Amino acid sequence: MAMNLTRRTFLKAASIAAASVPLANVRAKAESGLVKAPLVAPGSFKNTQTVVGGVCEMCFWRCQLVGKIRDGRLLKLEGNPKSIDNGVSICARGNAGVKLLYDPDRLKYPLKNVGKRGAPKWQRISWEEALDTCASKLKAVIDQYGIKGISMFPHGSTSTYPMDFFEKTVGTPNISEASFAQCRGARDTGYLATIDYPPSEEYADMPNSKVILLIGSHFGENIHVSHTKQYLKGLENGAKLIVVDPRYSASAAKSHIWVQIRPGTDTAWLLAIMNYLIQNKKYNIEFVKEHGEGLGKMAEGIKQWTLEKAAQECDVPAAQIKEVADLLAANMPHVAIHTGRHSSWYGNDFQRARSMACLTGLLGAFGVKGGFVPPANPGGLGDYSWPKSGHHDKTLQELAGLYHFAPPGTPPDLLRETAITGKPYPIKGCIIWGQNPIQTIPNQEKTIKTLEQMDFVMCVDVMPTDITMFADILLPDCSYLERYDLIRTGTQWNLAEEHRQFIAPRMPLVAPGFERKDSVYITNELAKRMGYGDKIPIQTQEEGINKMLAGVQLSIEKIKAEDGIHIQPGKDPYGDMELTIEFYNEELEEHGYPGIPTYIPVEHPPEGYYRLLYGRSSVHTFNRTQNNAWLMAENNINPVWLNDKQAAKLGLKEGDTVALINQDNVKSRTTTTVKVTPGIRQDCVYIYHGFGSRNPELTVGHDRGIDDQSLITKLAVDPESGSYGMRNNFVKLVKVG
Ligand SMILES: Nc1nc2c(c(=O)[nH]1)N[C@H]1C(S)=C(S)[C@@H](COP(=O)(O)OP(=O)(O)OC[C@H]3O[C@@H](n4cnc5c(=O)[nH]c(N)nc54)[C@H](O)[C@@H]3O)O[C@H]1N2
Ligand SMILES: Nc1nc2c(c(=O)[nH]1)N[C@H]1C(S)=C(S)[C@@H](COP(=O)(O)OP(=O)(O)OC[C@H]3O[C@@H](n4cnc5c(=O)[nH]c(N)nc54)[C@H](O)[C@@H]3O)O[C@H]1N2
Ligand code: SF4
Ligand SMILES: [Mo]
Repeated sequence: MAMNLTRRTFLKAASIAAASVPLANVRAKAESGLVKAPLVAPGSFKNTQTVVGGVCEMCFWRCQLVGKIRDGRLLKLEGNPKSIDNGVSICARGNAGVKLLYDPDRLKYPLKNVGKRGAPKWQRISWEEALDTCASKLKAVIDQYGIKGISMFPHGSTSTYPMDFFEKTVGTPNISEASFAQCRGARDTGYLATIDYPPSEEYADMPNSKVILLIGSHFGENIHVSHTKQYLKGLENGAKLIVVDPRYSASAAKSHIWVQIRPGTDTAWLLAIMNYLIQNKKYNIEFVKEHGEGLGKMAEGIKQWTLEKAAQECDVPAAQIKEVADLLAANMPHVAIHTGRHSSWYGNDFQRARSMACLTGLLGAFGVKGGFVPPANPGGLGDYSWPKSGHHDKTLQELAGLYHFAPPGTPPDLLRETAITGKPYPIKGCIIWGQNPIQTIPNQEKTIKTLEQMDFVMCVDVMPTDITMFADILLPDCSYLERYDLIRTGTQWNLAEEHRQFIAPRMPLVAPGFERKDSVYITNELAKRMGYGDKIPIQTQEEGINKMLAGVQLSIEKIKAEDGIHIQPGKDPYGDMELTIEFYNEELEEHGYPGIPTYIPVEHPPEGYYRLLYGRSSVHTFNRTQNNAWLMAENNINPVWLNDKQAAKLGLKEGDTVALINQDNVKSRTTTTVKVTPGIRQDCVYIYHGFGSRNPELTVGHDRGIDDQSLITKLAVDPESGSYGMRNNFVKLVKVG
């Protein structure tokens, strides 16, 4: 994803609109919410005002938007025509931001839970009372247990400012972000240990590739607009597409070679390709001579990985592995080995990421057209931050002496383990800000136990979701359409075409509704009440943005006059990246890990069970879009993909209703339908992640489909990175009705 230049957020003072819609709604309304929206009649957007400066956050790619507004109400979102990133295009989710903004179920006022955690009864309270309560409860935890008694689960741009406060000024070490252990942790760690350069999916120069290799990435279902454009441009320009996926994904459907691999065995496949290239001297000998270290050791260590051995392990033809290797060799160095993003699959994922980095090195594909090319994004933005306090304890990861190759952080399972056992210290206060740990972290029972033992839980969200049910105090945030926020920077989506850069701060398209406040306001008010008032770095989000823009002689006013996006000349992104590719890494070995990329086999499903795989729906983002009426009208269930031969064996037909039961006898709370298809292997099933919400306040999304996370009770931890393998759970299908 495009890099934030900073992790700060900014504030727009809230204006308040009054109205009231009851929290609980009837099912009938939910059903009507699923009716497809009528097509907009031509001329419907006449007499609208176009407001610039919107930046989407229906997912984290942050496409640049304009809004069509009439009488203060947002009618439609479009891509900002000035954008050199997404252009006028936005995806279905981006479009449906209107429905999030005006969702009648949205949080409107501060709420106090007068029921139980997990079975809340909400009472509306004033901001004064809410902030006083949060501050005094957090202080009470600190007084009794010390700063280490506080924990935080943040995600997204809204959480950057409060995270900075709790991490630096308050000084708690227990901060668990959603996007590391459950997302890109293994990838980042694997590449860092190989090339000492942080990877990003953004670096695949696909428009200029001769071959694109996708390992698991499922473009067309996984959607980031400018990235999808790059991928399609590559195909249009004649790139050959190789897709490795046990399932006939949207990308597999466009591929020249589809490798229907046995789940969990990708590293063996990669090792066989590298072994073949080395043995047959088909790699980029010159590049490796200049940039490689330890090739001899790796070559020796992986020579067992013949095409035949990998074919057996991965359950694909040996001839196909050779075909792929030859295609890569014939087109090197203009080959994009896509890094992927969500890489926490099996607990052996660091090794897969490391193998991918090594293969990119063998082909000499760093810094060259069509390869791994970091775009030259603009620099020079100003900065500000919360000051550091004296409290800086080691993180739980450091204390445990685990995951040596991961950056310091707190994998959530260490946090849960510590909270539940009280060892090495109690954790009794919890702040959840833009994350849904119930659906995001495997083993829900453990997450619930963690929350139950807290003295105080506060949650800042936009919607009532599965996690908000566990809050004592629940605060309504401004949505991304109602606030100033992080600055999106980036480079022209088609690198080779033109070298241009852009700077686009998020600006509100409408004023905040009801009593919603943004994260700078909420954080500052907490800070004042907790005794840190003198440390506050900015009073409002605008102030913060202007401080950053001042670094590049810009301001909000100037950017508004430039239609919401500042564009400037960029730099040629190609050239020697001056990397060293460590095919053998001594440091890894010193810490007890394999020094060369190594395949670690995973457990196979027991008789009668299928491996549970999951991925993206093209019209949803995780769980956060589950109540969106437009998106649910497109896709309101996550049918379980089942191989046709297996369906026949089980006597299941397309459309049958089933529940899933996993290896630990956990049964899905809800049911879903069966999708019978030859497009999935016989040993696994597949569902979209994010469905099956348990919160009845979601009148559209409640109980739709199955929550994959509820069935992921077994956690495999990747030893080098500490990220979580979540595809090691097995399920049975049980016909219902
Ligand atoms: N529409 C939409 N787009 C999104 C998001 C969203 O929520 N919705 N989320 C965004 C985020 S944060 C992320 S991290 C990315 C995630 O998107 P990706 O990084 O593309 O996600 P993955 O989980 O790697 O990919 C899921 C695919 O992996 C396949 N798969 C399962 N097991 C294996 C295996 O053992 N080997 C191989 N080779 N493939 C396997 C599945 O069949 C599925 O097709 O998507 C981003 N884009
Ligand atoms: N089983 C399984 N687990 C997964 C994944 C998977 O594919 N399968 N994917 C993993 C990946 S790649 C990722 S990145 C994570 C994502 O994990 P999360 O970010 O936790 O996922 P979301 O469902 O988007 O939940 C975010 C929460 O933020 C709230 N929110 C949305 N917008 C705002 C806002 O503007 N302000 C505030 N305060 N709150 C807001 C939403 O209502 C929701 O409660 O999940 C990971 N976990
Ligand atoms: S890819 Fe779609 S949801 Fe994500 S930021 Fe862009 S328009 Fe929004
Ligand atoms: Mo992610």
